[in-house]
Amino acid sequence: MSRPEAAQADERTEVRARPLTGNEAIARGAWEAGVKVASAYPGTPSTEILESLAGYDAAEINAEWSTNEKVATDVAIGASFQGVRALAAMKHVGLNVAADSVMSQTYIGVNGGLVIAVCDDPGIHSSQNEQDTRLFCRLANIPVLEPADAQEALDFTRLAYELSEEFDTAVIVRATTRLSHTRSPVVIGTRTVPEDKPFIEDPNKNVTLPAVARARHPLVIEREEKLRAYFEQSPLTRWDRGDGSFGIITNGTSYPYVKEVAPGASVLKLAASYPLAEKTVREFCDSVDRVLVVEELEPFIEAAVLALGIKVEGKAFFPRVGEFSPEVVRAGLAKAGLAEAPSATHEWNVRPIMRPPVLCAGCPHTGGYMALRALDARVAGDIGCYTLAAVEPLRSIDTNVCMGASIGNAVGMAKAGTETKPIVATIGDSTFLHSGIPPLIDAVYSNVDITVLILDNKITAMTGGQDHPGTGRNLRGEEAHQVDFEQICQAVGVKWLRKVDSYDLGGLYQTMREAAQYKGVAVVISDRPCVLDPVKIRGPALTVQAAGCVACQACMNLGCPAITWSEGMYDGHHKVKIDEVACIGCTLCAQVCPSDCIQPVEQ
Ligand SMILES: Cc1ncc(C[n+]2csc(CCOP(=O)(O)OP(=O)(O)O)c2C)c(N)n1
Repeated sequence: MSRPEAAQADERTEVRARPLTGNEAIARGAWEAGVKVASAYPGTPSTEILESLAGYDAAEINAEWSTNEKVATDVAIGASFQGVRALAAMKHVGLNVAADSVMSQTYIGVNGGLVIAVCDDPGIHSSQNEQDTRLFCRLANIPVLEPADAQEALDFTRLAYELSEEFDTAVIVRATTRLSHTRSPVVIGTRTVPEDKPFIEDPNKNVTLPAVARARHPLVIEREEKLRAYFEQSPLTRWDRGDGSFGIITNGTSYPYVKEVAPGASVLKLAASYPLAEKTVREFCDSVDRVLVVEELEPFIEAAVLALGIKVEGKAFFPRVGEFSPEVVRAGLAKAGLAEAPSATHEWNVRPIMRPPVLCAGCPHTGGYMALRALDARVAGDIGCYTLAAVEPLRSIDTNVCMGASIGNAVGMAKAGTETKPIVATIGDSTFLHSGIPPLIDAVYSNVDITVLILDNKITAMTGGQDHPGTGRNLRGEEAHQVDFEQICQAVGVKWLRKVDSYDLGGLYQTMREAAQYKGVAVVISDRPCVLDPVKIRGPALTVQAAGCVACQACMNLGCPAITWSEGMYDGHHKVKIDEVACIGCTLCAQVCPSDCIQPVEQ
């Protein structure tokens, strides 16, 4: 939501519906609940929650990127300690990073209401796994609210603050990609800010010493039972009475699919998979002849209901992987003999042609990976746009685990002592600040022979171009302190350090070669802004002089989407052609062209 829109919303007197995405609705719900501090690290599909909050008045809400999800959570916990309502937002794997804080905070409880918005990614549209956050909620004994649409995203988030303060717990609001990014009409409300509470001066609550934690663990279990009782009564738990022959227990975005495919069925829609409203579930199951659970990812509700000794079916018919859709639900119900099998001509049988993702034309990461290819290095990759260098034609990354893993992985590769190739870790600027610094300290401390290539494109490109402490700007686009990567490296003890222009292929190769020969930790920083950054560097576009092109394809190895074959023939051959609109003039292709036939377009 833009700033003027947010302002307009404050002035409204009558109830109005407006189209919001799930993420905008979560942000709106937090704002309406009077949240004063919000922090996050970007990650698809959660990123827009904080971006949306930046559209509200800075005097009302302090919304800021944190360096990673643990820091974001700690910031929110700190605000809660101080008695104000706080929000932390992240994608599902971000919760792994925040886990240490969350697992201890759950024993402490809250002062100001604390909500953690976590967006799961069933189907792995843009993630490294599709873990189910509900399992984490169970592990942490934190209630999870699972909205099915944008209206519920707003309402549940708002309510989550009431629950948080009433039951002395953080609350997780769990969205999924489909909800986070789908727009639907939402009736919005106004902002109500509860009175700030004084800090609770109680070490027996706030300080997780063993004796304190021991005393508080039983309270966490009691809290679970109180919350369960709440969900038994809650109007959020929705029972659509229908045909008694079978019933469906479902949650979140599976609910609209179930309603579309089986409109007459009895449906129990749980607002919270955890804690499970056991009595209600029992009553529902007694009211129908057969019960199916329709839930994306893990058989979480199914296992909990089976543990009650109630016969239910679920994953025998519905996949445990991937994103659901009405078609998936229809296919599952058909398998269970409860719906017509989808016809062969049904839409879901239409498969789009696969189009592999590629780095942008002029992407500053390309040169570094060309150099690594030439070096024939063993490369531990990391997460960012540059992970695309794992596929042809750049194909120069050998491993990729999760954010910040590259440097630690390279340390382990070196320690294994079996590698004959130079060992290199590649990591983006945002990822380096997120979780790359401790492993760099580890590398220097362990004195291993590795090279770390920091790909500084001065933005968090992968998730849409968010600022971070290396960009010198904050979430609202204002100036902020800019960390210096060279100083950080020097401070942790790196002795061999070079900065190279990402568009200087020869320089990159030479530098990487020297770095690989260095005994100890060498750091190379490749330096150019992302081409999609507003301050992108754009030179004149390049063009191929067809007469000189020998069609050797050296330029094509860059994988640049601006480079194609000519439609027409020259001297009986197709020649290379550069799309002058897509080209940003990085000159990498001109640098690799052996016949010198790629030249800037005459202005
Ligand atoms: C724990 C975790 N948080 C967030 C993400 C989402 N994410 C993937 S890569 C990335 C950062 C990319 O920025 P950078 O390292 O600078 O590389 P760039 O995309 O700019 O090349 C983010 C935020 C994630 N995959 N895992």
